[in-house]
Amino acid sequence: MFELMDGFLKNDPVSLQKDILHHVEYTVARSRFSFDDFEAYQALSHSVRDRLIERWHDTQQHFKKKDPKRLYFLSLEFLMGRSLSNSVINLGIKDQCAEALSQLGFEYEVLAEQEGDAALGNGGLARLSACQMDSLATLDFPAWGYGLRYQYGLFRQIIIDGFQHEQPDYWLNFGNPWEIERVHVSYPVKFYGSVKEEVVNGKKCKVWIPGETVEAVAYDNPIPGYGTRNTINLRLWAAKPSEGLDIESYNTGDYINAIVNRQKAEIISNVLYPDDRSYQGKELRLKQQYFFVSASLQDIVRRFKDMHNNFDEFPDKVALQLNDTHPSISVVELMRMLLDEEHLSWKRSWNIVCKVFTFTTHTVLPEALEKVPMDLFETVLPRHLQIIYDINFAFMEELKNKIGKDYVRLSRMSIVEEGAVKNIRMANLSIVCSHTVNGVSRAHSELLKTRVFMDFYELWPEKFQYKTNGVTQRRWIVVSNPSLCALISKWLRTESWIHDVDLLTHLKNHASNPELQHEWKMVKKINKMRLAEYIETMSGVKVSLDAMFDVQIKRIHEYKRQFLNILGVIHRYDCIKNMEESDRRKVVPRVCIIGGKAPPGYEIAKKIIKLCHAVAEKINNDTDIGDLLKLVFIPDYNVSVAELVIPGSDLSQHISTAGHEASGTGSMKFLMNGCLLLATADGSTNEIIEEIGAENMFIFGAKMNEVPKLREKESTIKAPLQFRRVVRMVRDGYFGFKDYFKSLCDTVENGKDFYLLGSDFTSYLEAQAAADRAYVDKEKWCKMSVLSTAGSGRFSSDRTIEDYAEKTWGIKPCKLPL
Ligand code: 26Y
Repeated sequence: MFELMDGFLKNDPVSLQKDILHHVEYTVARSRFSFDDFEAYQALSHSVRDRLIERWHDTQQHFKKKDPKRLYFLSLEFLMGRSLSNSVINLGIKDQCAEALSQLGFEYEVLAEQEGDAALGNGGLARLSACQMDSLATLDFPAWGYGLRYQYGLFRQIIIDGFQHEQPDYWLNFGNPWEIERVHVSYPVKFYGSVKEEVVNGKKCKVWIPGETVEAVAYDNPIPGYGTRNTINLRLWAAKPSEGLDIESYNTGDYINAIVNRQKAEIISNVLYPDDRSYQGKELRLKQQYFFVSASLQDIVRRFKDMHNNFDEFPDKVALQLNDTHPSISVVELMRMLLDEEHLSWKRSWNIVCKVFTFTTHTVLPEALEKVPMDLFETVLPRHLQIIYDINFAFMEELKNKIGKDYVRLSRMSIVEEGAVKNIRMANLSIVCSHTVNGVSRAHSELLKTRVFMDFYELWPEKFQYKTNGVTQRRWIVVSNPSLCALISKWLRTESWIHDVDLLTHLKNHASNPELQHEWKMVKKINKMRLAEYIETMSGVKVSLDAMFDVQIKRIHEYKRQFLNILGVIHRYDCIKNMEESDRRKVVPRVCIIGGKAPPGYEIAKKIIKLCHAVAEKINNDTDIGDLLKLVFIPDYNVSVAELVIPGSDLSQHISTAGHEASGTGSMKFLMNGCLLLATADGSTNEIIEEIGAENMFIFGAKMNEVPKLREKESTIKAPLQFRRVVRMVRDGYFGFKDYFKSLCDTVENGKDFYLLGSDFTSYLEAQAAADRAYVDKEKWCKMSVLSTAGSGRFSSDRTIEDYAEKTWGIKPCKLPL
């Protein structure tokens, strides 16, 4: 059937073409003489998948033979985006695929666009997981990811009359060629019921009699590394009804209802929770968390037991990474498995648990830390609640021995929060049971030590680490910006930077070279053209390529201050309107681009989206302004939209109130693509400043240590006149919807400006003016742009993952021989 080379599928265009035609006929079931772009995409994907599977098998066999310590990355969210474009790059077969297709009359780029995004996550945390999977594979680490196979990913955003509406993302509608359903890899997951005490082998044991069982079925997604044959696995679980018969319902003759009830099991993996305020304490959320954790741990323990019979070796073979608190019930589940199923003593079990877990937190706000009401826990997971009590009791005793009877501090640190409603604090549980805890930038980690987890830091300073996030240059340069990729390789005379990203620093030597600058500007222009076309298709607005493309794309949130951006645009509009003709000629034309989803239950965030549309309507239709200023909102922002927008941007904004963005990773993607940053000294930006120098960025606003004082003074200090003026324009209905925008304006006036838009406004405008001045000097701007890319190496997820591997997980590469 397929032509084999040394036991492997061949990658030359002729062999690829044969494979594609084979899949057209036998997988897609279309005639090889007549198939369309989508069918060609399917057949191409299956041909690529075959190659992934070969490597996947070899890698898994190799891991099994070598039996190294493995990392299991537990995350409830993965934002993988498209797989085809990434796979052909990592396999090194893009050109061959393109040639094979062109002879069949298809264009590779067109087919790649056929694929929808796998959007099984909300934002930064979820895309970080995806970048880290790419680095784990590329660096040959023996790692697996575990998550949930949601049927509905993150909602699709549609805009009607400027308002956000949410639509379900039924991403599996057209099939998913990248996953492999493992019907034989399934585990029962139990819920509800009660706990009894029994005597087993003369020992008293707790026995959980569950009330409901749901089956978890594995779907494997191969993740190829770049420049290696190593291909790791992302195993996602789907809920299916359990095989066990509900005899009673069947006997009572209620056959139809019995089936309908069984089918309800599938609800568990139906839908991703949006990062919202309304999710707290929801039963389905807890069930999702436990479902995914229980199936993953059964799988991990089974794999361990295949090779080992002494659980004391477990920490030498297994590292379990908690991606935020979302999977933290796994510490309790592992305890339960060791105690109740493996019948290990408490001491031995606890010793094992404490050596395997590591915990990364992605938030700054104490109120964003997950809590689960205790009575909900008791209903859904009664045995787990008992274990949590036991863990907490032991912890409190240990703590009392160390700090005495400081009850205020004891109650702050307790895993159980007392009060009218008792809660389980998932973060405290994770810290107590993990051997390392880390934040996602240096500044964030300092905040954890001095504020959020101060008590724990005092107790266990050795547990705390910091790991600055990173993003993968494979996806964010090679896949999304092929022209820049070619340019970099040409000037560095090597492609090695794709896996050794520190080499990018050599670009500095050429930053002022006119020849490089000419090519650099051409690349930017091509990418701006692509973006301009997209903007026109999506919003009908025609934009000038001479204008500076100024972009803010990320989830909409008050602390990220898109409102500040829009108020800045209004100010710019107002200034231009009031200018003499002679001054207008000096204005640097701008296209301001905003994109992002508001959490469905977050009213103010939704109003910010509407305001953006209302202001855009006014400005874009003002013929007096023309190309001097445009404002566009890009709907349904997701990974593949980011791949298009980032390379085409000149300037990008990361303007959160200092002390609120744990890290931020969007900035790193822009940096890699030579876009200049206009940013506050928040999260990872502090480290970007160190790397490329404040002189190559536009930094503004209050510093982290100034924010608390400014907040105290906020109610007594008047905001600057310019700020009051633009807010007044919104308030007075200059952009319409006067009543609707009232509550939005209230968030920044009358002493309630919590995110300090008013006090940062003047320095924001100064930074914007500095960006305008720099843009006029094309050589200077281009040099800053080259230096941004040159300094981006430190923000590769390869660096982050190497650091985790060495200092947190204790794992080593396990490379498949070529
Ligand atoms: C549903 C709920 C529990 C929930 C779901 C998702 C809560 C939070 C989240 C996501 C949080 C998140 O994305 N945090 C971001 O993580 C990035 C990666 O570390 C950081 O760069 C970014 O600053 C942080 O906001």
